[in-house]
Amino acid sequence: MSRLTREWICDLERTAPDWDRLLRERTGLGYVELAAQVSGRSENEIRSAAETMKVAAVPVTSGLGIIGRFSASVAAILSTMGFDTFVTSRPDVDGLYEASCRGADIVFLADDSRYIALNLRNGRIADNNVATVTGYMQVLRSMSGGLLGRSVVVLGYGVIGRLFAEKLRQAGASVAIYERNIALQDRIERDGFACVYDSTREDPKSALFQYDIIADATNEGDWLRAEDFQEHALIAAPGVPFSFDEASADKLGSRCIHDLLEIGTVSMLGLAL
Ligand code: PYL
Repeated sequence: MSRLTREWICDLERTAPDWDRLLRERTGLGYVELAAQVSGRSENEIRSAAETMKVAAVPVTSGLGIIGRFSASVAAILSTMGFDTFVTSRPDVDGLYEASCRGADIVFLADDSRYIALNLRNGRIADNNVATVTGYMQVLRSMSGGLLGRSVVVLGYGVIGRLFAEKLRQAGASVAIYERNIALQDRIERDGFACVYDSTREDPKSALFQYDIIADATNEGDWLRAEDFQEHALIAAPGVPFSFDEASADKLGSRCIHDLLEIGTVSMLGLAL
């Protein structure tokens, strides 16, 4: 997924509780419910863990360095679930040491290649890519009433798109891929999926109108409009940056679920318990 920017996430600490409520209203799954569903645990087990476990977010300076408010945003999301959370004052290995000294049970940290949650008590580790797709699958199941036998199009065949397509296939959906990158189209065929991007069409996007369930894993940003889809189409959109402009997002309303960090982070927590 594209690297986040401070500008994109600067309000997340303030909006995390609101999004928890809105997710619950729109999909029946707030942060605790999502963590429970992806982990196969009860909501009470998640709430009990929140009462007893401490979570640390550790800033990481490698690569392109620290993203302003990233660790604070991760901590705010987990704090919304009721966990005792803190951001370490020091980054990197020193920060990991600080987290352990201060009694953290689970640490969250990310470099430019990977974002993980590591349970210091049982060694369980959760990867953001897997957790994000697992979380969005639950959201899509809840919104659609079930994916068995449904026809779904996955937009983009990168890391998230590939994970999403496989999980949808495992869930019994009929999966097609929309991917403009010619180099990926051979891999799509090898993986047993049909590619519905047709560059010979005047408007290749018109191929999307036939689907009523869409998983948007693209990272181009601002390239889709509400009118590209049927009136009742459901869209799960883990792709970063968001593919729709504000006007389209308003038109789609509760039919489209997208966030930059929340669903992936709460799903990581569930998978790291
Ligand atoms: C985990 C996010 C979700 C989307 N893109 C991923 C990303 O931006 N990864 C880079 C995260 C770098 C964090 C930085 C810090 O502030 O600790 N090392």
